Amino acid sequence: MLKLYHANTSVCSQKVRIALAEIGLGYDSVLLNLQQGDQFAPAYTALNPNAVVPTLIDDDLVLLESSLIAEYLDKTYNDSRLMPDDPRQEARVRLWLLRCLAVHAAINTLSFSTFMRDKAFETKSPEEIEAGIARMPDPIMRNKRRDLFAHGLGSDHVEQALRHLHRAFADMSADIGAGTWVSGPAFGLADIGLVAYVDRLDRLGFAGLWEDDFPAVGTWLAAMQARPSYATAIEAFIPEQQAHSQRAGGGKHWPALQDRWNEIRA
Ligand SMILES: N[C@@H](CCC(=O)N[C@@H](CS)C(=O)NCC(=O)O)C(=O)O
Repeated sequence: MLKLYHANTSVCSQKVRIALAEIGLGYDSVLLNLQQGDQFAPAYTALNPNAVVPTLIDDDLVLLESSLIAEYLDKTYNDSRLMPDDPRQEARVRLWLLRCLAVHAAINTLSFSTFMRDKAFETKSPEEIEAGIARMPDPIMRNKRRDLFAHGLGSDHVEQALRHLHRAFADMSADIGAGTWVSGPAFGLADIGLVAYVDRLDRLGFAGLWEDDFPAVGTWLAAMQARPSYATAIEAFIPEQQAHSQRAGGGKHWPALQDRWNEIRA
């Protein structure tokens, strides 16, 4: 039996749950509370030294990195049906899986410079916030988190994130073309890789990032949200009240974010 260490609203966990649902695989679930610091427990970091979710266990194999886990599941349990046969299209899908790292960094930036920052300030003392950051094993991530908490949307990381997203949305639109999916003519791993990130922006009330310039991204997101896997792998893990507070909490930052976005678009 597969065993998944994951968290309710973590985008990378959502990605793996979508892959599991699309392939039709069951799993033993171990839910971690990231706000309480479950990811730093020694028993967990022995599996995942990065102290992040997800981690998938398949028998004696420990798998890290959400995009690679999705690809492994497709190859091992699904005859690679979510990967195009054509090597050229496969190369494009693999590039998206690699780009997910940068897309994830951008979503992390926009989450922790807005909604997550406000939430941390509301619920924790400065000492508690710093103690949480100090436990992160990666010094670059620690510095980034401190900078986002100090400067919010004024952080330099925000410009980097927006520039990356602008290019990603343009390339997604080109790959969708006249079709429906980023992966090619058929739904596949690039779509699974990207949905949780774009959905997070949507949930934060940031759909203005694509509505005017990249409407194909909005149409693609709606198609992804209509799939049964979205309901079981994403929606079912986000209580209504949390969804509401995410949208309200993110939405109030939209005017300031839009100003920064307009500088990038210009
Ligand atoms: N590249 C990794 C990123 C994993 C990651 O950063 N996960 C986040 C949640 S989406 C996490 O566990 N964060 C823990 C923390 O911020 O302390 C992957 O795709 O699996």
